[in-house]
Amino acid sequence: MATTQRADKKRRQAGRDDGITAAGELGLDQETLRGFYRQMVVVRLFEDAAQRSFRQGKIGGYLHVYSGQEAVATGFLATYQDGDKVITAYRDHAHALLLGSDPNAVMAELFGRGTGLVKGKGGSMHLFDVANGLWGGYGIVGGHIPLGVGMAYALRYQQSDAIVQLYLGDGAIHNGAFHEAANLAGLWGREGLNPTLFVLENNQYGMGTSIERATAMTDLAAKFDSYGIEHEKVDGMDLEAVLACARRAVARVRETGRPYAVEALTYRLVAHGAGDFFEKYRTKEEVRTWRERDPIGLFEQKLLASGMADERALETIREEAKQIVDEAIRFADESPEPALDEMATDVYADAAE
Ligand SMILES: Cc1ncc(C[n+]2csc(CCOP(=O)(O)OP(=O)(O)O)c2C)c(N)n1
Ligand SMILES: [Mg+2]
Repeated sequence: MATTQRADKKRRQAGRDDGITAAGELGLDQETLRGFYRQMVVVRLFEDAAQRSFRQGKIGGYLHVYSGQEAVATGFLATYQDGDKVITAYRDHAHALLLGSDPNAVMAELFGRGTGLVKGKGGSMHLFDVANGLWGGYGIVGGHIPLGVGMAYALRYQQSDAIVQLYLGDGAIHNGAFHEAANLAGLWGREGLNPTLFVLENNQYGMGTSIERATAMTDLAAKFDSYGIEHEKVDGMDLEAVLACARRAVARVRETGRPYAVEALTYRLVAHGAGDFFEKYRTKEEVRTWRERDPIGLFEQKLLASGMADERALETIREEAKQIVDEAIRFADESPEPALDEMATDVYADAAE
């Protein structure tokens, strides 16, 4: 497993620092492109398995999967460099896996086991893996946004050239925490002290509330104007478009120390949470239409059309991904519950520290 993660990391890093490139002209080699396909398929199969396990009663608490949005995190995290920090809300499994967290440990965390990424004490919404750049995993909508902006300030204060990738949903942007934090990001950014890349994952719903029912001003990227933060939109279902946009945006934030926002237009192809069975707020027809733009299906078509992979190569990758996920389920199933004497460990700060 460690070997495949290292290979993934190398592949992710292979695509960076090449300057400004448009979608379709990324100049990525076959191995890199297939690597991205593999990452997206691992995430999708992982989420399918997690949702099944939740519905079998093996996962407690709550669980939100990322299916449909894979191209967004895959594209943006391809630009990750050591030292960067990534912070997101509760739909966080993909971010952890793409940053290189061990799938076994992530699944065990969802199962609440002692071998989990945070020893079974966080669960699905609170993944944390500092060694790989993931600073959480937060369940309070919008609550992580001030933390991310503060981390970006700290990075420049420490004279680092690292950046923060801060993921937020279309629902979170109406939260007061967003507006206060964005105001400070814009202000500090004037001095080059806020390298925050806001990645607004617009999947068009906050639970069962569509954007139109949540705000009178539905151009979400434009909300960043109020705080002097420049922005653009990208097709979040098209991995190559996301990659091209991510490279530009990340390079800009890293160089200037100023915040920047990208609104990725995407769609959640599954229920809001694994415990939700009825989707009264949207039509089956709407979901069917979006399925035709499934980011994995679109990327498959591109790989086949460009000759970068044939059906057999894709099938092999899918089979490998299935093995990784099967192994994660087996590992989580067989892992022990957290030990009782671990209950207070890492929960309270040591007053002496
Ligand atoms: C402060 C707060 N209010 C309400 C909730 C309940 N809640 C959970 S998810 C959610 C919707 C958030 O939507 P969005 O930011 O678009 O994220 P998505 O689920 O689409 O990824 C809400 C309102 C919460 N967790 N925290
Ligand atoms: Mg949303």
